[in-house]
Amino acid sequence: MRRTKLRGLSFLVLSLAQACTATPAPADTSDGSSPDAQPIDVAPRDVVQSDIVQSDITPNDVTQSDVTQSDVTESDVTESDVAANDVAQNDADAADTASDVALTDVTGDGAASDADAGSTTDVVADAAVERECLDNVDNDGNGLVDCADPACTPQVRCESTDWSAPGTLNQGALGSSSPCGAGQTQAYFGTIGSAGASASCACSCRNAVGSAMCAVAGRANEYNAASCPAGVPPGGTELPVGCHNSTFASAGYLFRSALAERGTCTATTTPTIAAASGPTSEARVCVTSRQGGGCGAGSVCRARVAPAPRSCVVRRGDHTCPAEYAQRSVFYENRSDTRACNSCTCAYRSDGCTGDVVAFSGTNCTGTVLATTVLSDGSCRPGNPASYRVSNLRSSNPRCTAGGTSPTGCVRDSDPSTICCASAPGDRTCPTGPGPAMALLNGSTGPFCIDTTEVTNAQYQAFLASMPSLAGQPARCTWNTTFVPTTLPAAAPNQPVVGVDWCDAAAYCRWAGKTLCGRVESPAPLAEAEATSTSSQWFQACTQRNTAPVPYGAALDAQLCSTPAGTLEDVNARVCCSTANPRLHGLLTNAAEWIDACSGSAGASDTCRVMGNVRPSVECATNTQSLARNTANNNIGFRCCAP
Ligand SMILES: [Ca+2]
Ligand SMILES: [Ca+2]
Ligand SMILES: [Ca+2]
Ligand SMILES: [Ca+2]
Repeated sequence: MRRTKLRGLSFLVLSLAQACTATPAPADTSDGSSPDAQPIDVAPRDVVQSDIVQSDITPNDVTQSDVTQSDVTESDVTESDVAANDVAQNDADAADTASDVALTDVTGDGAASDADAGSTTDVVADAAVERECLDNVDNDGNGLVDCADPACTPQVRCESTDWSAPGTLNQGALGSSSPCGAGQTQAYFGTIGSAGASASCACSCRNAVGSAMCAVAGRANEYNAASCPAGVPPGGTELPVGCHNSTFASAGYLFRSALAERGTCTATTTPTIAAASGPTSEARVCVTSRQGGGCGAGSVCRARVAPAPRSCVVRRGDHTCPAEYAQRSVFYENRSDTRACNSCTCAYRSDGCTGDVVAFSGTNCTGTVLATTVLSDGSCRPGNPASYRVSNLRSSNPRCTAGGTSPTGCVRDSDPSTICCASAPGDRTCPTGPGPAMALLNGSTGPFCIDTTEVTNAQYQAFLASMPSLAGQPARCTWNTTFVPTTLPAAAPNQPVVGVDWCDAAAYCRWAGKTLCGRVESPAPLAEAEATSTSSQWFQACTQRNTAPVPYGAALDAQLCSTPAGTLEDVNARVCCSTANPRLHGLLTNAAEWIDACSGSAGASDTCRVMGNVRPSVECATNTQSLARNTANNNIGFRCCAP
C-alpha cells in the first residue's frame, strides 16, 4: 500500500516539480519554517505552485485526504506525464495499484509515456526488485541488468545467439508465405528448389596457323652419315622450305617425312547454358520474443519458454537440431550455378606429309642436280651434296579432330540455414539419434525417413566405442563375430565407412534407432528383386520419388556423380550429385550401399543388394550388385532409413 500511495504522490510532486523547474522558486514559505516541522494544510488558495519545491514535500506531508480533485488543475498534468491506467478519474492515487506496478505498465525508465520517468522519489520506492527482465535496464539500481540479476533468473536465461528465439515457421510455395505480423520480427527468410539443366557442350577446332586448316610448316632433315643407316636415325638438321647449304663437309643424306608435320589445332568449347529455374518453395520464421541484457558475448537474455508445438528456431548453416526441436528442415538464401563445360581435346591428324628435295653439287642450289627425291619416301641418298632445295611441302588430308568436352557443375541452392521445429501431436518425425541427419520424404507409396548421407567413419566409430553386443543380432546374422570393419579408416572421419558386411550395417542402424533401408510401406524386408521397385526406400530417394532416373536432375549426366575409381570422398563432397530438395548426398557416388533386399534369411550365404556401385555413374536402377551377406570390401558402406 505504501508503494501505491507513493506512486500516486509522485505524479503530483512531479507536476509541481516540473513547474518549479521552469520558474526557480523563491525561498520557502512566508514564516520561514520548514513544511516538515510544521505540516501545512494544502488548499489551492494557500499554496501557489511556486511556493513548493520537490524537497519540501515528503510522503508524510500529504495524505490522500489533503488532496482533492480540485487541487490539481488540468494544467498541472500533461498527457505525457501519466500513463492511461495510472490514475483513476477522481483520484490521484487510489486506483493506481496493480496496473501501475505491472511489468506491462512500465516500458523502462526514460520512456516518455512512463509515469516513472525522471522521478527519483518514485524509482527508489517501486523498483525494489528488477521488475522488468527484458528491457536491458537495471531497474533496481543494483548494478545487475536483466539476466544478470538473480531476481530475474526464474523468468529469463542467457541463450546462445547461434539459434534464433523461438518463433513461427511459415512456409509454402514461392511467394505464398505471409509477412511477419505486427510486433514480430523476421528472423529468417529462405528458399529451396533451384534447378537447371546441365550445359550443352560443343567443341570446335581451328587451325592456329593462318586461315588454312592445319597448314604444314614442314621440314626435311639432313644427316651426317656416310652410308644409309638402318631405319631413321635420330637428330639431324632441320631444313625448312627454301635453299640450304649443307651443314656437313662430307656426308650422305636422308630425308624422313614424319617429322615434317607441323599442323596445330586450337580447341574452342562453346557451352550453351539454359536459364536456371526456381527456387520453388520458401520459408519464413517470425519471432516475437524480446531480448534483454546482462549476458556475455555471443548470448542474449531471453524468456524461459518450453517449446510450444510447431514453434521453431533457426540457425545459419547446416546443423543438427536441438533435441526439443526435432523437426528439421534446411532452406537457403542464395543459389549457385556452377555449370560449365570441360575443355575440348583437339588433335591434329593427317595422312602424311610430302615434299620435294633436290640436291645440288654447289652451294646455294647451284651446280649439278645430284638427286631428286620426294620427301615422304624416306629414301636414303648417299653422296655429298653442297646444298638442297626443299619445296612443295604439303600434308595429305590434314584435319583437326575435336572431342572430349562434357558438362560439369549444377544449379543448387546455397548458403543453408537449419530450421528446427517442436513437434505437435500427430506430426511425423525422424529419429534424431546417432548418425547422419535424416530427411523426411513423402514417398510415392508413403512417407519415410532416410539418412542424408552415408554413415561416416566417425559415426561408425561411435558405434564401436559403445561396445555393441554381438548377442543381439537376428538369426540370419549369428555368423557375424565382429562389427569391426575389414578396412580400417585412415584419418578420414567424414568419409563413408566401408569394409562392413550386411550384418554390421544392420546392427549400426538398429543401434541408432533406425533400420537398414528397406521397404517403404512396412518394416518387412524387400525381396532382392524389389530393390529397384517403388517399394524400396533407397530407390525412391535416388529417383526423386520415382520422378527421374537419377537423383540430381532429369536425366543421366555421367560427370556429376563420378567418384574417381578407388577413391572415397567426404560424404557431402559432391553437391552436384545430390538431390535438390531435400538434399540427399552420395546415392550414386562414393561408397556403394547395402540395403535390406536379400534372397532369403538363411545366413551368411544369402545374397543381398548393393546399390549405387558404379563408376562412372549410371542410373539408380542399373548396375546394382548382388553379394553374399557376409561380403565386406573397401567400397561398400551403407546409410539407414526409418519408418
Ligand atoms: Ca531490467
Ligand atoms: Ca538490477
Ligand atoms: Ca562383421
Ligand atoms: Ca553411395
